[in-house]
Amino acid sequence: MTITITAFEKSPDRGRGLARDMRVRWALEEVGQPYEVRLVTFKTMKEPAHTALQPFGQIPTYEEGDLALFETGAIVLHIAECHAGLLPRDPGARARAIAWMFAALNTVEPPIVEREATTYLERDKAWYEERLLMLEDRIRFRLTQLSRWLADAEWLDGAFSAGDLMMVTVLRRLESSGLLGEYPSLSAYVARGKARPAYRRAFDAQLAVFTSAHQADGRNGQASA
Ligand code: GTB
Repeated sequence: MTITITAFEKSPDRGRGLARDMRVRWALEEVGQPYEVRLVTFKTMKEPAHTALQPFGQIPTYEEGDLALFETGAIVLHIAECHAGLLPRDPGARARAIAWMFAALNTVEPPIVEREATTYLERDKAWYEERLLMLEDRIRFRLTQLSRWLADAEWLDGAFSAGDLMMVTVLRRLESSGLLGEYPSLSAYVARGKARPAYRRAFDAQLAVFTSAHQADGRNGQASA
């Protein structure tokens, strides 16, 4: 059955693979499932045809036969449960890998997203610098805990899993902040994720979308993995 996902026609991340379709692309590449991509604009993603699939008018979505899903956590979990390669077979290890997916989305990502939102939306406020420092300390708190857990292990719990896929994509959002660089073991962990052939294929696919959209506009984009 054909799998179709949605992604930005022109991603505001300028091809850096930070938009959340990257998680879904990477998961599909890890399990060897081909997929098609329907590109949406900021306008069309708020229209009924898209909000019927994603009530919040966001990307990505996932369609496979009669099944339509939204939320990257649910999509990646579905992919990981349907195909071998992203979750261990042992029930305990499988449950722990899923716990790491939730940890990435519910515990590590929220202060990172808050910080990003602050840098976009609150720069002109008198309390901007103070709030930024507070959010960065919150992020450091989580990164310190995470790096203690990881210690010198390659992945979060044994073999690479959907938990690592989610955590690496979440941590990538810090790359331009300098915060990740304060944690060499986490930087190396992210680099290991990005070195996986499936990650490279997913990254190149989203970059191709950005490049062709901007070539069509007569502009040049720049991005690095
Ligand atoms: N919880 C949902 C999920 O996990 O699927 C969140 C989905 C989401 O935030 N989608 C964003 C979106 O559609 C794109 S990924 N935004 C449009 C809107 O809400 O109107 C978030 C994102 C956007 C841009 C960058 N960037 O430029 O670097 C990075 C991440």
